[in-house]
Amino acid sequence: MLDTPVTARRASDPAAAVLVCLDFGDDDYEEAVEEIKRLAESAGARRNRVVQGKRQRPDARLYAGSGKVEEIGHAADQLNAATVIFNHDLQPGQQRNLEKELGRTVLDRTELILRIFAQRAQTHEGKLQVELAELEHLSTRLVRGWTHLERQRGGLGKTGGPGEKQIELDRRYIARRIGTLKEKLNELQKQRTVRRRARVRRDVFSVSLVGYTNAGKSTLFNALTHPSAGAYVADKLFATLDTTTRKVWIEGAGQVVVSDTVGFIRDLPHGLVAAFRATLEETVRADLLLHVVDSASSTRGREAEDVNKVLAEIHAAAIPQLAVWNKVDVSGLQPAVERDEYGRISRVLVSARTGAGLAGLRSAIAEAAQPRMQAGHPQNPSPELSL
Ligand SMILES: Nc1nc2c(ncn2[C@@H]2O[C@H](COP(=O)(O)OP(=O)(O)OP(=O)(O)O)[C@@H](O)[C@H]2O)c(=O)[nH]1
Ligand SMILES: [Mg+2]
Repeated sequence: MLDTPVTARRASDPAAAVLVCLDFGDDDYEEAVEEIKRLAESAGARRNRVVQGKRQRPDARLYAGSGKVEEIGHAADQLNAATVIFNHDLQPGQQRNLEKELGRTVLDRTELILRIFAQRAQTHEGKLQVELAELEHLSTRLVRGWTHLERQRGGLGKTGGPGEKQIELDRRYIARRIGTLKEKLNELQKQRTVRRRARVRRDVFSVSLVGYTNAGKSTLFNALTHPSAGAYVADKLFATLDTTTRKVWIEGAGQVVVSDTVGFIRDLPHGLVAAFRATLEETVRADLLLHVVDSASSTRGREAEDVNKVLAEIHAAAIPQLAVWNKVDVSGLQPAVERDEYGRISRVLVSARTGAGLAGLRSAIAEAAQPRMQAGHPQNPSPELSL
């Protein structure tokens, strides 16, 4: 559910939102429109309408032109929408002007994604990471007129006193809280590093599932590990936030540790990548990445590029990758293990839902684990983990 401030001008529907997606001549504009719809629905905006338009460049004051803003206002009235969501990054001033003009909460793309993450965070660490990202985003918005934002969105500290003094107090509160959060996260990361070292000592082959949000990572994780592995699967963006790890026995590879991770998306807010960096770096520091691609998505190429971009940002570009094209039951492709001209596996096609191609995927994992096995680390089978 999108939290709506009580100060919204009239009683409006918190599950309704107007989505604004402007075309600046990008060739993937149509996909961007689809994606903002999915993001908004994932955040709980079940009733929504997209307002589109073409522009050369953003308007300095309102991002969209004044005629377009009027159109957005009409659409919001008709829907009785509590929120207007821009599929763009807004300057603090533009956001403020829009909120004044529209009398509604205006979110930009970063804030929308932050809200989804806030709704999904389950573990202590996940919650700390989301709070850190939110505060870092908020601290960029602390400018004159903060009192307006404060009124609209609910303040953080009950410090009282409007104007500059308030800004200064909030600034200090936020800076202090950011410091505390970073410390806590550091501590948690140290504990994880200790656990990881123990794992490395035991020479367990580790595999991490990475990929664009909704590609089917969690479904594949459950199918590969155990039907009751319990990773949350949903037709929502960012269904998974927290990493789930499970040990399995794979014929020919021995004991393997498999991790399911958060999905990536284009233009993932920078603060979020920063906040999740430690966890992401940790989980992708695997021996092998299964890069899960939705083979039925019309934008799968672009999505894979975006995933590789984030992987490069978190220093994971050099980790061996196995491309796993999932959802062949919808895309109509045949389950297979494909090889390049040197005989190396280039791509595995599977359906996590029907199980087609999973035997091939297991043998591909075993093949990737071979160099390590030959280095003299044979593993003992453990029957209860047998697949
Ligand atoms: N038809 C079909 N649907 C699939 C397959 N694999 C996953 N799905 C569906 O795709 C949707 C997303 O699946 P998830 O496993 O949650 O995807 P994810 O990559 O973990 O998504 P995030 O956690 O949001 O990053 C769900 O509705 C799944 O049921 C498949 O092989 N075939
Ligand atoms: Mg998932």
